[in-house]
Amino acid sequence: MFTLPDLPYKYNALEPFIDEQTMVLHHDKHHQAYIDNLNKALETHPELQEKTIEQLLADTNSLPEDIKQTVINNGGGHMNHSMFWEIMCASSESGSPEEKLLQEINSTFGSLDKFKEEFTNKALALFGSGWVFLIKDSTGKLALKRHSFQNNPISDGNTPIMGLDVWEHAYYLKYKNVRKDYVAAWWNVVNWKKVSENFEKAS
Ligand code: MN3
Repeated sequence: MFTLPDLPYKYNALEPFIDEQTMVLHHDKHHQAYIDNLNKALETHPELQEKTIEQLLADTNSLPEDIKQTVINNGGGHMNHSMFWEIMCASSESGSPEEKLLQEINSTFGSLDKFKEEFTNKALALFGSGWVFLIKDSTGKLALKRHSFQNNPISDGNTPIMGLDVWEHAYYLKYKNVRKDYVAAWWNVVNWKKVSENFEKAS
């Protein structure tokens, strides 16, 4: 059985950039629903219940047909949101990328500012609901990937380093339809220490 991880900070910790009410709904309702639906799907396949979320999503072709899409959607929702909470923090603790990650960002994207600009443009150009990820591919290269719905990079053989939720439920209460303002605000609460750790772990 998968369970909802606690937020690593208070619901109001990301104010004023991400508001408390959005965090409560997003974590307690949306994330919980992905977990409930995932657990329900796995009830009919007890042999899969011992697997980690990474194992389930890394090889989606091996999932039983009757629950395959449910696991991709809701297991993806669980994995994506678990990472999302972790790679954010209070703006006062946001920090900056650690040396190795910064070097890799510079050599891949030109500079940290260029990286942020490219990431932001991908988030703004994503049609409908989905995520933008910084990933490390199987050859060790950094890249930006857009994924619709809750599809996770791990299913394509890539390792997610950081991801931004651009579903409307992530920002509509505070930012209404203005995704641009949400994305601009979000950069203030990126937990660069955690992102750097994810990069190191993927190395
Ligand atoms: Mn979400």
